[in-house]
Amino acid sequence: MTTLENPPAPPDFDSPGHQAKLAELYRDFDSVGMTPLWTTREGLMPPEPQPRAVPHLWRWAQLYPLAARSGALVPVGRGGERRAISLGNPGLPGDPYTTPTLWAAIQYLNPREDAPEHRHSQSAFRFVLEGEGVWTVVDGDPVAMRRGDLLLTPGWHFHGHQNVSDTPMAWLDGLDIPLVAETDQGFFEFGPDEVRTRRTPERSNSERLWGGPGLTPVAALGARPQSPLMAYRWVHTDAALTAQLELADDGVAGTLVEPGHAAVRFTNPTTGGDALTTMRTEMHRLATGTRTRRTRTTASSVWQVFSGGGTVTLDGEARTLEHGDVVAVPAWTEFSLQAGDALDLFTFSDAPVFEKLSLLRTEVSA
Ligand code: 1HN
Repeated sequence: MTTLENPPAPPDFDSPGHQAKLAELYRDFDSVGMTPLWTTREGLMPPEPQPRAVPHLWRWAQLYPLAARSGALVPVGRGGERRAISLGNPGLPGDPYTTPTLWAAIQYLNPREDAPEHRHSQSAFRFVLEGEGVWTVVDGDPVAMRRGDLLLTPGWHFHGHQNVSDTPMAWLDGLDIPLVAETDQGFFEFGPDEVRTRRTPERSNSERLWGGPGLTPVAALGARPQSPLMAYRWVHTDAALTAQLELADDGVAGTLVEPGHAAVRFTNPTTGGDALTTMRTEMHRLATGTRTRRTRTTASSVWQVFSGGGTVTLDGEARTLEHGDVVAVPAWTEFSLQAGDALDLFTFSDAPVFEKLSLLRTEVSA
């Protein structure tokens, strides 16, 4: 009889009989879909994030000509919906994902070409590196797209694009497609085949209603999760960044992220929070020669050089940056920037998601 004074002899773990029974147990686990934690814990719970996505840089000088070739060869229409070509992370083979949560793409519209209306739960934005002539029609409101502008299409808003000009136009699309796909949150609906208005106003209705600094329409008070302002214009972004650097030069404290580094976040005027619920969007300006601190964060991000040039260093590896280049920064990758001449960059990340879940961690070193 087993008693406290008389415990059973421990099994002989190394005996052939024991090993055979163990192998049988693992086979039987497997046949009903059971996985023991003791063989998987290290991969499931590493001491710190170990992204499969890798740091990666795409050259605009390669992206743009390839997008233009698809403009000559591939029509835009119902079904495919968009001539958008995503930038897939080499660490995530088989998926057109830039990071595990973010989708970045180059979209290209020929002169006089339309992309039909649809809506989806995925949120989207367009950032315009160069060019103009396209209006994106968001729930019937035509929004001009021009150099340096950020245009929003929050989730479940109908949107179509039309190029009313005689020149092609290409831009950067950002969407939360991987996040929505991998968590089974996606819905999609076609809209009218023809974009519902041909109007090309200078300012969209959303800008007329929400585009006054600090002015909220009393008829529309109250927090909304997504920004009701669909366009953030370069003239305002540029002026804000210029003012931050000038004020710092004048000795005003608290205007810069760090010496020589100005930045603005595109925010929802009804909350002061991020303009979109799933993606943070910002514009950064580094004064000539500025080197940023090295940071790493559990948010993954994508950066596009808007103007100027310099260097990005990702986990110790430096790469030069030129006009239009796109950089993927996976979670927990050590990241810093150095401006050659002045450097302006647009960036988006999944930070709002992980901030809301109290998972976001950021470390800043020297
Ligand atoms: C979409 O609606 C756009 O509206 C771009 O420009 C890319 C990729 C997948 C699904 C929908 C756009 C997209 C997309």
